[in-house]
Amino acid sequence: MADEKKLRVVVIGAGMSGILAAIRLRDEGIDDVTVYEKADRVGGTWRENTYPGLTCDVQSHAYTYSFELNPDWSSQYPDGAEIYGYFERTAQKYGVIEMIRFGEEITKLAFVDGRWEIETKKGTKDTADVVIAATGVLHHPSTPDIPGLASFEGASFHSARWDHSVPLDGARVGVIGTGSTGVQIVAALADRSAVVKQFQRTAQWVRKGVNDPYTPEQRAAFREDPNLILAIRNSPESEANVRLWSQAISDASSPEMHMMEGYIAQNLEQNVADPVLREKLRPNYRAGCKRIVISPNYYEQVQKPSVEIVTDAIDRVEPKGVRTADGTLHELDVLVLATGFHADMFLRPMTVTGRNGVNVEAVWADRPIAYMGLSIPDFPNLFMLNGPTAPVGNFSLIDVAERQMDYLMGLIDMLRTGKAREISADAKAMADYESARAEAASKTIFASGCRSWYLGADGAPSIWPWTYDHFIEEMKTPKLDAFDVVEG
Ligand code: N01
Repeated sequence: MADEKKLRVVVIGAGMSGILAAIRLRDEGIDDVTVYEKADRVGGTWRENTYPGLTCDVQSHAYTYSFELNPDWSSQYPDGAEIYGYFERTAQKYGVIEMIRFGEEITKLAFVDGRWEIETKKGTKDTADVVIAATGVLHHPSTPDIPGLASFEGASFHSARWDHSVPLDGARVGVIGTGSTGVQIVAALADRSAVVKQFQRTAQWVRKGVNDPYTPEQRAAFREDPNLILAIRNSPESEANVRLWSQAISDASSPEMHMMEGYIAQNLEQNVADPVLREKLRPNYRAGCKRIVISPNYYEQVQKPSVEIVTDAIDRVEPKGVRTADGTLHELDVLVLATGFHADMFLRPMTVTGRNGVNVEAVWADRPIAYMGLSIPDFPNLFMLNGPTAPVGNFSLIDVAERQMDYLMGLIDMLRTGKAREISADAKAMADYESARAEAASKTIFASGCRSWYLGADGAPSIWPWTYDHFIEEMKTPKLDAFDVVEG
């Protein structure tokens, strides 16, 4: 169209949502797009995490772009390398690789005279009409502040910085942490390492996920007829599960939540035979409060002779191993820190300055906020995928990002067609959203009394508190009165 403005868009990050953004923008005819990626490969979390046992806790056919179904998934929960391969192949197939500037970490964004000025660590300067931050949710490792950690003589690393030169077979391995990561690592090492000691500060609710491989015949059938894949993605059973789960977590007192808790608890009762071990593994908070861990075999694996669940608190790390509060020295060759991530980063550590020089750190002093998880008042034409308060609780982040991208295309189209020059969340809409969100969050299962990465520094849940249906409804089309629109 002749009177369309030719927009230049910068996408930050070439992980799952950055690849998606680049593909969607180009599909919509926006071809002046650059993706800045600080690493030398695509893949985000799937590039950074390579630990043994890595898989996704969302089933493969649901953790797949809607426009790039994958008949070749080897199983319901394939390993991380296979998932990484899917993203790399998709980025290549859709020409995203050519749009990426690798090895370029953006350090500064400033909104000046209606455009975003961009600077990278290497000193590259660029400008854009629109910036889409696809910087990931769990990307910055959190390393525990345990006395003596640096004195350990063996190998020690965070789970997202795995050192593959370190031998594990026959080794004595300590794993600090019992989140999804620690559980996957311990389950994988139980058959390989001589000793696996898992240091458990808090027990986890673990749901059994059946990981059936797809047979060659099934994969051939998927290739032949993609409707078979759609039938898995959109089966009434899977939709009912998402609906039930999201209704349950949004209301901690609901019958749905009590039903889900009963169902999840069965795994522990039915699959851990030793009553002493069962009590060690029994959480003292409600299921769903932390993100549920999904594993096909964790309980089976921790009952193997190589594995010990250590529940005494860690006192310190010494050159030879971990000393617990009861005085025991747990001698180790390898110490893995499966201690999670800083979940409040989003645009951080970039310096981001919006309209009138307002710094995002001033806006985010209490907690990161964004209207619908994607726009901040006075930061025009800067949008986030899977940003603060997006629904990240046990749902497919691909589905979340695709719906957000649909929504954003509605806003970006206004910029392209000249209906608007600057769009950002309206300050009142932001405040109303945040107060309704906080009120709803106080009723969720996340607020029922536990420590988790869903909570902000003030201890209140900082994620989407409503149902997934509500999110789907909101993402259908932007409500323009919630935006501060500067006309073109
Ligand atoms: O991290 P976590 P994660 N001393 O924050 C413990 C996603 N994920 O990497 O519970 C002792 O859940 C901490 O103890 P506590 C998934 O969304 C996805 O495991 O706070 N322990 C906890 O046990 C998941 O929810 C997949 O008491 C310390 C653990 O470390 C999210 O990533 C695969 C400690 C941290 O658990 C994060 O999972 C894996 C200390 N000082 C993960 N500090 C996929 O599907 C922390 N801990 C791709």
